[in-house]
Amino acid sequence: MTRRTETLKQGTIADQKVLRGTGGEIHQTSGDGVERLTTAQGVPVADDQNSLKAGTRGPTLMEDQVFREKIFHFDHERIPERVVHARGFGAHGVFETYEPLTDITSADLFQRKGEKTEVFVRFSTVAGNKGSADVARDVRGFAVKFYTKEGNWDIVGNNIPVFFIQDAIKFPDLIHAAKQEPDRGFPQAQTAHDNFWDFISLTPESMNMALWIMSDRTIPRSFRFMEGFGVHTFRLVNAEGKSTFVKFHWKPKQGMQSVMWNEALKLNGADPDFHRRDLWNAIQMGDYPEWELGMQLFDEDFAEKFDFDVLDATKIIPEEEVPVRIVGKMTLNRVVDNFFAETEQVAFHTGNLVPGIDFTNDPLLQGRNFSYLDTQLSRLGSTNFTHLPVNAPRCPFHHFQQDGHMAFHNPTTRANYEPNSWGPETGGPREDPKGGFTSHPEEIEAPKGRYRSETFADHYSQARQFYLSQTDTEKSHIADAFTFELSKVETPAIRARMVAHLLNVDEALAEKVGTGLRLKTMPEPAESAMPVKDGLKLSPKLSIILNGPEGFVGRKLGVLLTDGVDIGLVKALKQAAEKAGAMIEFVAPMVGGVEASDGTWVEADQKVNGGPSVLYDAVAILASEEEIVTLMQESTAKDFVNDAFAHCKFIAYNAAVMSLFEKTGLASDLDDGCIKLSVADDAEDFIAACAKLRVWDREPKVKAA
Ligand code: HDE
Repeated sequence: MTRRTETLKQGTIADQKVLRGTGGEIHQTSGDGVERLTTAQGVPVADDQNSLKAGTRGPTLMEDQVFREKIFHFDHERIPERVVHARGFGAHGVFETYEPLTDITSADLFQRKGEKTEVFVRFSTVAGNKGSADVARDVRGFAVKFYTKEGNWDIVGNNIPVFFIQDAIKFPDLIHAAKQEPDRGFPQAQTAHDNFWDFISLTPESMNMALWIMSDRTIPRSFRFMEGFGVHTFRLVNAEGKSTFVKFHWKPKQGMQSVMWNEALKLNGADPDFHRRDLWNAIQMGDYPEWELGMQLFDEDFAEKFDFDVLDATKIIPEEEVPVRIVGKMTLNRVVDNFFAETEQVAFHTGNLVPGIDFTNDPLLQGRNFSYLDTQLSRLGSTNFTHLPVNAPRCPFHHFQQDGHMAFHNPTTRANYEPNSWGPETGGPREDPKGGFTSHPEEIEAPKGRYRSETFADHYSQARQFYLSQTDTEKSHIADAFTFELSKVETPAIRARMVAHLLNVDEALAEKVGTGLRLKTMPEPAESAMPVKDGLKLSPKLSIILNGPEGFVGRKLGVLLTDGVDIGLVKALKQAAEKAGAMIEFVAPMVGGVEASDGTWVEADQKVNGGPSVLYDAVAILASEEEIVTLMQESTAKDFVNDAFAHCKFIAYNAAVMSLFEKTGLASDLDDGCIKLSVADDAEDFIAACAKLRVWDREPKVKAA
């Protein structure tokens, strides 16, 4: 048992009641190895249940310093949440370099094959407040801090490789428009409202991103199953000073996967913590998620010839044009010890670079370099946030910064400035002109002005390329998402303005959304600064479905059971799922479990009304002839089946379950994705089929066109 749990146990009211008022017993407990409760000043506390009063029913006394200190601290527990990316979840891990990259960068972490660098990762949603639901339709933050031997390097990325705007000066407008409307304070954690689409429809540069956010990328099934991107073009610089442009990619070894929109809506009710619970559980079970770090490397020549400006963060470089070179692997292998200390207090910053890595002039990146440091001051309250363990470098650090709120590292030598003439003993650190960070000496001579480069002017061609590169299923999800979001927009002119932009992306898409909204007349296409390029090559790497997992590994099977269930089938399913590297959970009418055919007790993980099928990647319903009526009476059991079918999941069942299917109306609709288990051997076939994750052919049959 850890020290922390001991303390918690000691802290229970029951224990305290036993202890109350008997000083001798406190010493006894302390002698048992349990720590004494103290104030923050270290003074032992005798009674933590009752404040100091004048008489048994009298007023509380102001002098009660124990009470005063406790409430004082409690009153100030909250710090401002992040203005964006407020809801996040962090984990620790390690990054391993596959091969030395000395020819392209002098960054220490890329110098040696097999080099291991500790990392901290924080995933987040953007728009929602800290207490919002995990599966909101939103971009996911994917921020990684590398604790390298030459200082901290942060890739503060997202799960989408492009962004809404080209210049940082528009960021406050974008975020104001996306978050709750200021007069009413809602809607929370969603972009389906007038202000957001008003802004987007007036900002043509956001069209590529608009397509990405209406794709299933914004409703990932798990943090573990999404890609990450550094978004901007950065520079790598080698020991000779040669610079190479780079775009960073994180590729999930688990394959990509998203949920369906109707599923997301239900998930947010069933488990608002769906993503964080998933990551926490996977790491705690030893199923460590892994991402490979990839780099798209290119030089000035490529940048000159490329159709788009590599400094424009609303554009990608398709992987088919510049392949992603895999250079290392990140494994998340440790959950946080304390959410506040680590996940809340971690401070990322695009300016956290190490020698060998540098910025480019991307105007969005340049703005971010100012913003992150600035925001930490109001959020963490002191310039000394780098003293917090999660932010502190893990390599030696020496500087002359001092004092300020909450300074933990204070100079102990005489010199707190340089140059100084004190010797090495007391003179403190010195610069390292050779090994220290130097900026790439890019030549710049230009007139000062508020410019937008003409090379940033094509707002539709890559949006079209993205859309056309999707599978038919994904295309229909994009059209549905636009239709859903714009249906929540109350102002018809905004809906029409958005459809006018879609006409420049793809006519069929615009028609579909226009019809879905029941526009009486289609608008004219939006004015475009440039003709839309039609000839961009398709990029299959942009599809989620085409880049899914190779098996059912890391996924979750939910099995709804009744008393009297055939134990052979239950065991076979468990064995097959575990063999495939998947997790399995049992759902039953009561959480205590069920008694199987042979008297074996099968413990349940969920009671049926708390374990809906949206929590699982595939489901099985195994029941006895006698007990199937229990499920037929229970509306949440019927929802379990209906939702699994509507969400195109693979469904296994045994013969007795047909009467439940008849009751729910599914009996005549069963398809290849509904697999009957008659004998134990069928379980392996079912799990093998689940590797496809969803029965997409079913989708047109479960929704109106
Ligand atoms: Fe951020 N962003 N951002 N952002 N961002 C913040 O920093 C900002 C942008 C991203 O888990 C803030 O510490 C500006 C792009 C992530 O702690 C703030 C601009 C990308 C996180 C800020 C952008 C990101 C943030 C809020 C436009 C993807 C969460 C709290 C120029 C490449 C990090 C904080 C975490 C957080 C500013 C655009 C990613 C205010 C001004 C593009 C993952 O500083």
